[in-house]
Amino acid sequence: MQQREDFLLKAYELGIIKFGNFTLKSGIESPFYVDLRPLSSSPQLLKTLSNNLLELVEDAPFDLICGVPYAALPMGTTMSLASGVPLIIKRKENKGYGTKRMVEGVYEDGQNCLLVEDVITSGQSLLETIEEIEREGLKVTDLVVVLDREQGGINKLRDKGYRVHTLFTINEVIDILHRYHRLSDGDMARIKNFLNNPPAPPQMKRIPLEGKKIQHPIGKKLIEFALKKKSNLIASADVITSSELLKLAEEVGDHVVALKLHTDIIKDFSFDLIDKLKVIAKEKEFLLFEDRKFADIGNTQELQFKEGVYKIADWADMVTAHPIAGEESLQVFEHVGVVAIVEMSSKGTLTDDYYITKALNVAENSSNVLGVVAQRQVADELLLFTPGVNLSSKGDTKGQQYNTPERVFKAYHTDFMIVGRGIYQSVNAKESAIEYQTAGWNAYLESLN
Ligand code: 5BU
Repeated sequence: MQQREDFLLKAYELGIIKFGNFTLKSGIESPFYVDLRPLSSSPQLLKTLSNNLLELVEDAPFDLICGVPYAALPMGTTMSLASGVPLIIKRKENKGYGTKRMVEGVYEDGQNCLLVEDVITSGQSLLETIEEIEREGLKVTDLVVVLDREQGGINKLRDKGYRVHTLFTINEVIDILHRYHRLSDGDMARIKNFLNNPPAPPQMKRIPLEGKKIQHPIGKKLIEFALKKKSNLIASADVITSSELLKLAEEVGDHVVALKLHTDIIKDFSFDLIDKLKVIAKEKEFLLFEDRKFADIGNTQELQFKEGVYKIADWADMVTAHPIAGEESLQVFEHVGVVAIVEMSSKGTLTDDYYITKALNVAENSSNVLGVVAQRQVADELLLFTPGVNLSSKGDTKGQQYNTPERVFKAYHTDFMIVGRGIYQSVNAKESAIEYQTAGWNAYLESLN
């Protein structure tokens, strides 16, 4: 007992737990904050901790040790050194090249892996980690955790049949620190109250269109149209003749904020078509959005944008571009709003979490970019566009995956949904456009509450 208390007091000096007001990842305001990473700064404490953890799992069967990144990585390593049990490393993200493994190291199917974690809260992220380890053919029966925040995580894992061994509970930590005068009576009462009556995480509020701080003039225009027409619908006009395109524009024009085009699929493309589209767009108040998906170095993109057959720069209000070539490559798109593609809707897309994070960074730093295409919620400073929306289909035979308008507005907080075949392949495009417009706008309004 004394040894554990000793360890805790020394660890406290390193700053593993702080008291005050902290906003947690979930949005909850917490009176304390736990971060076990500073433990690595004291090799002696790390050793003591690892020995304590090994004692806890003395009777557990395991052939491998895996520390969950990042805080538990050094703990797992130290336990491996002390026990002679080999370590494996679980990646946080797939590195996207070379071997595609999520787990690195030498291991065989069916081996039992002990998971080491610093803190358990709801247990959700540990469950996800277990799933990933099991997917590699390994078995998990036991987990060892330094601190249980006592928020249901242990039970969640036990219900699924996993044994969880914990060194401290948060209540024990608070009691010990109080007993040794590291914590005042008042602070202790405040923390105990928080632990006994944990607040619910605040719902992530979505910012209404009129509250969005969008600098780009085209972004402002889109928002203006949306509010005026009560529509967050963009129709994707993937038809292949000028006459079909013009007919569609006439039919859906009143109900959309933009018409998305793939001009390179139009058999009889001409600038006369563009002139006519511009007249309809002006009259019906929508923007022309060329879904060109530029993905080259800046110089080539500039030529593709300004020259060639389509002279996109002369008429498009908005274009799509992949941020894959980096920030500077996007600077060539002057006088249009760029929608950066950070995540695709199709099955097996290579836009994994790692790519998305980096692509969002590029998008946020580019002044030409007014928004992004993604299948998830993104930062409020960007407008979010979501394709892959259909009311009656779950996908096609070529990898497209569909969501409902309800889902993209409520779960992703998207600002604009993009609908192609759901509208242009329907018997009555105008009626379908109205149906999508209404479903989308209602879902958007409901998502504000
Ligand atoms: P659909 O008929 O609703 O499946 O058409 C969707 C349109 O959106 C089509 O023009 C695609 O090129 C476009 N799209 C997409 O579906 N998914 C993506 O991730 C991106 C664009 Br980016």
